[in-house]
Amino acid sequence: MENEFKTGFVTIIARPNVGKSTLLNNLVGQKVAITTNTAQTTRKKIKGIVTTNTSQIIFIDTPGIHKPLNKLGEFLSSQTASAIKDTDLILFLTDVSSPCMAGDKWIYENYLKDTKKPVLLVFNKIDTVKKPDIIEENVYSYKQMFSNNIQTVRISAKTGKNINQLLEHIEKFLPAGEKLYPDDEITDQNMRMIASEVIREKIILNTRDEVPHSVAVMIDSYKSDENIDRISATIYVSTESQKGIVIGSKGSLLKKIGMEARLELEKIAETKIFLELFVKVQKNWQKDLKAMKRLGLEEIE
Ligand SMILES: Nc1nc2c(ncn2[C@@H]2O[C@H](COP(=O)(O)OP(=O)(O)OP(=O)(O)O)[C@@H](O)[C@H]2O)c(=O)[nH]1
Ligand SMILES: [Mg+2]
Repeated sequence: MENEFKTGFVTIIARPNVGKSTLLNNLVGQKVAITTNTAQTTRKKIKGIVTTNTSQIIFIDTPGIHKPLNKLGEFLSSQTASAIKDTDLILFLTDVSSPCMAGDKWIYENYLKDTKKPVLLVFNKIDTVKKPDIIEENVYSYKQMFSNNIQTVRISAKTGKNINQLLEHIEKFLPAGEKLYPDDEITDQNMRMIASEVIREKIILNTRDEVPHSVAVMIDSYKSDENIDRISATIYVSTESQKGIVIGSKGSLLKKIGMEARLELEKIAETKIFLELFVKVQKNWQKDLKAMKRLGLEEIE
């Protein structure tokens, strides 16, 4: 007898920087979520849709979880909580290069311990650990948290190792059902959203300390002509000095950020891009709900 087609939602949760967005991009085979080495890169839930002959899986990438410290932190947590609510499976992603940490325990206590949803424990970054003993020790420390009562998969989101195995494993948890999206639809992000995120990624990659966490990007206009997309965007920072940093000496850093974003967006949009960037100060926006709303950081359900 033929197996039934499976359809379901899988929410990826983890500490910051474990590789959730890298995994999402690898699963859908294209960049839909930005990734950097700075914690708390992802701010809003992002869907990645994987359709195979046997299933359609809708993955939800979430902001890295940690204790909220300000309004922005509370918003990030709310994104995770709402993503878990309607999911068929929680994919708890961990970094196999270190043992179970306080941050993982916090996630367990707050999101996993009492959930009725099935949880799959996935160990990422296996490409970074060469010693099998270390892997086994670290795996053990996580499994203990679940009293050994948990299914596990080991992957590398970066190299793609065991990604197919992961998909097969996930299918077992999903209900039978019809497709919800056309085969070629891979995300809920449109070019406008992707443009704003790619610009933010290039800022994060080119700055440090407080700056990556103090930046929000708004697309003021996005016009597609026959041979070119014309994008105008404003970068919001929370202090005057950050504005100076992002612009750089004689505008050099802003120019670099703009060029890097444009080159990447041209690949994604498969067209020429004209990109115009402005920088403005919105004082302490991360503590101000109204300002966050204006910057697109609000829950719309
Ligand atoms: N070597 C290696 N690096 C990885 C792997 N997965 C992710 N990374 C790197 O880890 C860093 C964080 O990746 P992200 O995908 O941005 O992590 P995230 O969990 O989405 O982070 P937040 O959105 O900040 O919570 C990036 O520098 C990735 O290139 C992996 O399997 N192997
Ligand atoms: Mg992310």
